[in-house]
Amino acid sequence: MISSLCGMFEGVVLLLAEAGSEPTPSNFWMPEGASKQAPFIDLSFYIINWINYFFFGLVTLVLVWFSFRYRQRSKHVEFSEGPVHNTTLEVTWTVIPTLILIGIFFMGFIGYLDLRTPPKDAFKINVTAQQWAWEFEYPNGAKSTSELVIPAGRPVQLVMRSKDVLHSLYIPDFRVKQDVVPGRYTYLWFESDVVTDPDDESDFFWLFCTEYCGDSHWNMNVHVRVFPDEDFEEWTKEQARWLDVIPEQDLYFMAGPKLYKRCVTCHSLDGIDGSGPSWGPRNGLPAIWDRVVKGEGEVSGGSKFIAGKNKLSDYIGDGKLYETPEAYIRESIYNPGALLVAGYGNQMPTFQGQLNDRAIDAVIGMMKNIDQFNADGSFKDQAMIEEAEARIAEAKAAAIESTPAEAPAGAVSE
Ligand code: HEC
Ligand SMILES: [Cu+2]
Repeated sequence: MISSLCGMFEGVVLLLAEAGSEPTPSNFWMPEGASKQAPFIDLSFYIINWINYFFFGLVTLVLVWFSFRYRQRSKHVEFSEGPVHNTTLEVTWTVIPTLILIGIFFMGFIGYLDLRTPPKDAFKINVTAQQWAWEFEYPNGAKSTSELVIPAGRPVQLVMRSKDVLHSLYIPDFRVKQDVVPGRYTYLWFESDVVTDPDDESDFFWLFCTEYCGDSHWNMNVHVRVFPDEDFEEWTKEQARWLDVIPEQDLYFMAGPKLYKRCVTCHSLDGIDGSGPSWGPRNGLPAIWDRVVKGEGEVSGGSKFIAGKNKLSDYIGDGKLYETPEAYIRESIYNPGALLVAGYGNQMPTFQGQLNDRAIDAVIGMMKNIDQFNADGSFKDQAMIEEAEARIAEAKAAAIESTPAEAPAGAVSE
């Protein structure tokens, strides 16, 4: 009896899931439902919601009606024995809610199994969360930190890990959310047919981190874009090579601002210190490059700190720990704990394995020319950008032709 009842519910639920697999427009309750999973999740929500409305209305009506019907009519109150037992009524109010709950259980259970079981042929994207950014890595070695681009009409599986603390990846329009736990892999999968225009950067879905227990999780917001197969393939190829196709002289202003997006949550350009020291003129010191060249900055700890030597100039120069300012900055990025800027702890994540030599060159170039950048990290000279874009377009066309299927060594994310 129980098992055939369960089977019946399962059938109905699966039927409902099948019926509602079209994307849904946004409404008062929900944002756009842009994944295959969305309609069924919404349906579960609406069903539970409407059951709530119904019983809320029913209870309220009965309450009002009884208050009126059994109101005190005179000062003389007479109590008499009321009914104490009604089998039909009691069976009814037990059986109906039980059936409803079994139904809700199956909707939840089937929905849960579906969300937790990625199809075997899903397209896999590795996700790394760290304070305070996401990194998406594709099978061909392409990496992206500024957006998650997925192929349309194919199941996509995110294989997620964290480098530091708990994070939680959430794409409201896809109705999926999963914690990202340090020391553990977690999965998330979804499939979307709702193509966003590859040529229109304002056409996207939001991806949030919803682990609001630390400084800047709120700021881990990136765009999700859904590309048709061909555009997707082209994008991943381009992404795998984006740094290589930028000519040397354009590197600092074409790659610098993109790479700086990973630093912006801690390092400002306007001189106001945040989680990390500003790269602009701060505390009476010049901007970062001059500060390092002149050795004016103060350090107060780190694995390579020498007691009594508090000035950067004690560490940088001929015969010292770092021969050149570049060497100091490079180590600051790869091994941030080596020397700590005075007033700061060892809180910067390492970018070893994420930024290759060209990327480091771009970042250092940006530091050297910091007055050519706006406070938000964008480059001031639009004309120079346009000229560089033309050069890059040429290099790209050549590179895409020759991109291998597997990862080029040391590919760097945007
Ligand atoms: C989570 C916050 C955080 C992020 C993200 C971060 N940093 Fe840092 N950074 C720090 C802190 C804190 C310090 C000071 C302590 C130290 O020296 O390690 C620092 C110091 C530095 C220094 C030495 C600065 C000086 O004045 O001597 C450099 C260079 C640097 N960071 C570069 C970068 C670059 C490049 C990125 C992005 C690719 C980046 N940081 C991302 C927190 C961060
Ligand atoms: Cu987070």
